[in-house]
Parts: sequence; structure tokens; C-alpha cells
Amino acid sequence: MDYSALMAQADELSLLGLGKTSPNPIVGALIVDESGYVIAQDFHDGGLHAEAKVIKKVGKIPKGATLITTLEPCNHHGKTPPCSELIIDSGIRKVVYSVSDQNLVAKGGADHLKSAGIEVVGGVLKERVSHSNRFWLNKIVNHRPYFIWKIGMTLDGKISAQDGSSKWITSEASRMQVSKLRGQSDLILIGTGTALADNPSLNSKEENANQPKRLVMGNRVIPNTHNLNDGTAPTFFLQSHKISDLLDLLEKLEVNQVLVESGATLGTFLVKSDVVDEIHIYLNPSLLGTGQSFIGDLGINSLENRINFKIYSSEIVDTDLKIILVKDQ
Ligand code: AOF
Ligand code: ZN
Repeated sequence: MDYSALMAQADELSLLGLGKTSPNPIVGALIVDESGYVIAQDFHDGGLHAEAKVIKKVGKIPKGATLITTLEPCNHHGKTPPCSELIIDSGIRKVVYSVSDQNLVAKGGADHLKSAGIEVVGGVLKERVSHSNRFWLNKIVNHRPYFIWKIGMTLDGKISAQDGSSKWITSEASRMQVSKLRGQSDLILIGTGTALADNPSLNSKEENANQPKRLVMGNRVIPNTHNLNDGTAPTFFLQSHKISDLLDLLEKLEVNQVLVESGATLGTFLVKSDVVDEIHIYLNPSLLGTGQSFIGDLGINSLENRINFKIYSSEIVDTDLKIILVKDQ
């Protein structure tokens, strides 16, 4: 049986849960019959665990069926009973998973299944699935959410012109991608400067989109008439400039991932605070010369102290170049 192809399918499914599962992981699962034919597939969307959903879908498990799941089945009584027990009771004799569960309260599912005589294979497509679940996995390790900073800018790194105009620097296709990313996000963070200057809604324009929480950081007050107060998504105002206050609030809000759509002030502050894990740049090949730069003074005066990122991917999106950067550890 081609476990890699089946795991790739489970991974694709898991991505449908992005933006819906925090503080929990995204998980995709399949049940295949003896010949490898998929008889049920589902993903975690904040309710039942993915394994429980597929087992429920099949009902009576046929002999020789295998469970394929992107995450090692849990072994604890949390919001739901342990999936390990459910699997043992279901009659499934083989479990294939990708990423081990590092969550101290839930781990140990694989060993428990093995001790019940179930054949267990772990680590299939581990790198790919870990990347899909990087928000949750990072949170377990770093005890803070994963920050993605999205920037739409000109070739010379400007996010608005001298007269303040900024609509639009990037193509419509690029902005559609950002709209999709919003729908997959747990929370969108901006500063009061962007809130007052752009009056953004920060909504995803996708059909039936999940609308992420919104958080505005800074001391200035945002008038009631602004779009951020339109009630379309829970919105929070943090009147502070301290990173510890931000991280404390994000902890309370139980988010795995934050999409930063700020200007230079907040962006620079977050880079200096060493929390930016990933940057999505939409680079439009135009020049302004003057205007607002996407980043401010980082207090670096020598090349040897520069902050390095690695290129994860690059892609042409209509008129723009999209570059995804990750922190160079
Ligand atoms: C999920 N969905 O499909 C799987 C999870 O908060 P609880 O009780 O739902 O337990 C969450 C833990 O269960 C989670 O951190 C992870 O370790 C494990 N597996 N969680 O939300 C799922 N399979
Ligand atoms: Zn579970």
C-alpha cells in the first residue's frame, strides 16, 4: 500500500481545518480497506478528533482496514475520550501516522495501540505534515503563537506613497491570496496607526470564510464608526506597547497563529522582539523612491548583526513576486 500518497491526501484534508482548530492541531484522517481503497475521510474542525470522525463515518469497520492519520492518536481523556481506546474498540488492526504527539497530556497513543496488538507505523511524510501543523507544533515548543507577517510593497520596500496613498500596491490576485490566508488564520494583528489610516475590516472575502479574531495594538482609540467595530469578528484592543502584554493576551485568546498586517512601527517592534517566524512578501515591481518603508530602525549598525531569513518559496502572482521567508535559525 502506498502510505505516502494516502498520507498526502490526509495532509491535504487537514489543511481544511486551518483557522478553525486553535488551540488544537489540524488533523486529517482516512480509513482504507484491505486493498487501499479509501472508505472514509475527514478532518478536525474544532469538534470531534479526526480519527473519531472517520471511525464514526464507517460504522462497522471491515476486516483488514487501516487508519491513516496525520497525527499520532491521542491517549488522554480531554474534551473527548482517548482516540487510542476508540481505535482498539473499533477493530482496526493497523494505524499509520505521520507526526508524533508532543503534547505531554495526550502523548503515548502509539505505544498504547501497540500494547493492544495493533500494528503501528509512524513518521510517514513527517516533514511535510510537520510543516502543515507548524503553528501548533511551534506553540508546544515556544509557548507562544506562530507569527506570519504579510507585506505588500514596492520594489524599494514602500507600503505607501508620500501622500499616504496605498490602495493598491499589489495585484488583485495577490490580495485574493491574502484574503484566503486570513480565512485560514486564528487572529489578525495590526497597530492603531494602520487601523486609523486604512480603516480596514481585516475580513476574509472568501465565500463561507472563517473570520479570524482581530487585535489592534497601541494606545490610540479607534472610533466606533470604524470597520473594526462592525461586529463581524471578535475584536480586541490592547492599549500597550509591551511584548509581554501582547503574548499574555494571545495566550488567553488561545490562538496558534497570528497574521500580522501592520505597518512599519508594529512590524519593526515584532522583529526586534524576535517573534516573527515567517514573512509573506508580495513585491510589486514599481518604484516610489519616497514614502513609507515597510520596516524601521532595528538598531543594527553592522552587517554582522543583520537578521537573516531563508527563502522558503517564491512564486509569480499576476504582476507581483510572492516570496515566503522563514527565520534562519
Ligand atoms: C485534536 N484533534 O483530531 C486530534 C487531536 O483538547 P482535546 O481534549 O480535544 O485534546 C487535544 C489533544 O488531542 C491535542 O493537543 C493533540 O495532542 C491530541 N489530538 N486533537 O484537537 C484531533 N487527533
Ligand atoms: Zn484524539
